[in-house]
Amino acid sequence: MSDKDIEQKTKAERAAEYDASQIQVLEGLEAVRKRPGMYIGSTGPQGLHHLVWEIIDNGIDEALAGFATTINVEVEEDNSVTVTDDGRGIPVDIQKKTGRPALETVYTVLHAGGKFGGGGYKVSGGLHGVGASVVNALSTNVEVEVARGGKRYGITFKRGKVDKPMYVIGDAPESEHGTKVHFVPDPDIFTETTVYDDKILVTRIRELAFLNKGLRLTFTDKRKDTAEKLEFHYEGGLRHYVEFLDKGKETLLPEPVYVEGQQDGITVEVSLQYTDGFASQLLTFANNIHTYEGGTHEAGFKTALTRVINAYARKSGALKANDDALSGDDVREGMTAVVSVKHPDPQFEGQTKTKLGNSDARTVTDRMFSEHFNKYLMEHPANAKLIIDKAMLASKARLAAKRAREVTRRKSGLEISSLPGKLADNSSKDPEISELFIVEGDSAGGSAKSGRSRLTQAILPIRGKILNVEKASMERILANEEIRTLFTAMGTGFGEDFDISKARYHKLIIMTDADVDGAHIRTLLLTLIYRYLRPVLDAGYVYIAQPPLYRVRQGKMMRYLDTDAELEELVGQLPPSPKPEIQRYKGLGEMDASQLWETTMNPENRRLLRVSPEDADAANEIFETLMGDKVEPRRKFIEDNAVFVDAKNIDA
Ligand code: 0RA
Repeated sequence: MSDKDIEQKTKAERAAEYDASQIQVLEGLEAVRKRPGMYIGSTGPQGLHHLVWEIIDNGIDEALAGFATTINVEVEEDNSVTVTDDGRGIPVDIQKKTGRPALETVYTVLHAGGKFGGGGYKVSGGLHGVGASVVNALSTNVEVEVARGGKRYGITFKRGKVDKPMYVIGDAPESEHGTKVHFVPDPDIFTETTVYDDKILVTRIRELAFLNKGLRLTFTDKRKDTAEKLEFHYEGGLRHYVEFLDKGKETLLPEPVYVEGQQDGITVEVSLQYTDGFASQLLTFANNIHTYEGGTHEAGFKTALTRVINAYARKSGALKANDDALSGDDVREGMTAVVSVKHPDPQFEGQTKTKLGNSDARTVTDRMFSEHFNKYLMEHPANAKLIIDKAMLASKARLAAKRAREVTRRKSGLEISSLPGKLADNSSKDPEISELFIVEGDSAGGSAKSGRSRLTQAILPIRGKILNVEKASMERILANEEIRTLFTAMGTGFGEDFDISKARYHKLIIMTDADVDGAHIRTLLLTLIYRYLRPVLDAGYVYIAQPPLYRVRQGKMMRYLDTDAELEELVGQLPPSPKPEIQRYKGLGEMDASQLWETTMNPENRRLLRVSPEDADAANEIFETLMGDKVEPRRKFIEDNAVFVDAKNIDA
């Protein structure tokens, strides 16, 4: 229909059209009043506040279009609300379709929002301009004032219907332009409450100020005696949002990273910072709507963050060729980030319609963020290092925790199948009488296995020097097969999950050779126990077996001896003939099964040393000396102090 057609119509024809469209309009708004939940979610407090959001959104659209700079929100004493913007002012000219002023149409036609007049908004939040008419339908009174083209216009509505059609209030300065809306929520609709919550209003208004940088938002609560005007205005936008979220926390980077880009009409803004904490806080928005359920923009950001950090970590050499990539959780540990996209046609999905569905939002967010963030890392190598180091640490901790969980998982003594293969377990399930022998070397392990009391004694052979836990990180410790096996056998778990009551043995007996290497292995084991099995030590479960150094036989007489001095003394006392047979054991492996049993394992003969916690405490300093970086003093010390803890000989 052209303008000419309209002009050629008779007055009667136009009146008939007007009536018809008015009937449609009223039917539309009647539908809103009948089923308000369909339009504003609920008629509870949330729905009540939704009215304010809708009206503010209209002002924000005008700001996003580049015209409004300020939006003022006032709660009146009667819980009605006034929202003012300094945009172009809602058009007042006659709409072709309805034959009514645009100002009236906006408030009375359900789908007449932002899309009339040709130059539609690029981006619109909220209900796509349906808002004004919905608010009108659910209010007892709405008054709108528009300043535009040197004039001031007014219009009033009652329960969605025109009360006072648009009129000219008077002249206004040419420079003045904007829209002022005052609405009174209908208590017949909002039966639960019509009282506004200033905290909810302030929170959202502040959020909108963060999300729309440069925009000035004010809030005045006239219900308060001291009604002050709160002002929210952030030139830094999301940067300030991240700072706000991190308030009171220790942050890593000198200031938040800020990234902004645009492609295919989609604007992407991201700001992020790292704190010294572990939790990550990621807020995402699409067209100013908090996308609690995430969606494509969030996915695009996460993928890009992980990819860019990994690429940088590889390039910088922080991640070696064989290292696993940093996971998403790793690169987000301690992160505070806000992602905000503005899309010309956002598709909201999910349970609560807070999940962005547009696939181009994923592509553009990924692209924009990765390009800018990569550049940021290149240009700020010191900050890049802080980020990479943090993620690497997170990765290590995560791996360690994972291993700890795995170690912890097998527990009850009945789960024989999950016990380490190297363990020859005892048959009794009573920890009180159960003993675990940690035996140096496979051959001694073999002897111990065949010589033991199967009911009470379990054998765990360990090969060579175990990892020095004093110098190793937690993750390396838990990666160590030997150590993992020991923890699994003990059944107590690891770290936070440690539970002494789950100990499968009440004696943990270290059985190493009576030589320097044996002493070293024992030291390493005791260090491990001191650091990571401390409660076992405190409970008095830790012992040192004492294999003899010599065996002396003469006729029916047989003695096992520990030292050269003892040997000298004994030999001096023995008759010269028959010639005493002296055997020196170089290691446990030289004893056969029955000898090992006789000398070192049989509770009747053996001489166990119990390692007390006090000994351990005192020895700790020695441990540290021993486990330091210099090899020579350590070696000398071990030689001088083969059994260096002042342990009690408990079995003797
Ligand atoms: C000019 C044209 C259009 C809307 C507005 C101004 C406008 C609307 C509102 C709502 C609240 N405040 C406002 N200020 C200005 C129509 C937009 C279009 O369809 O292109």
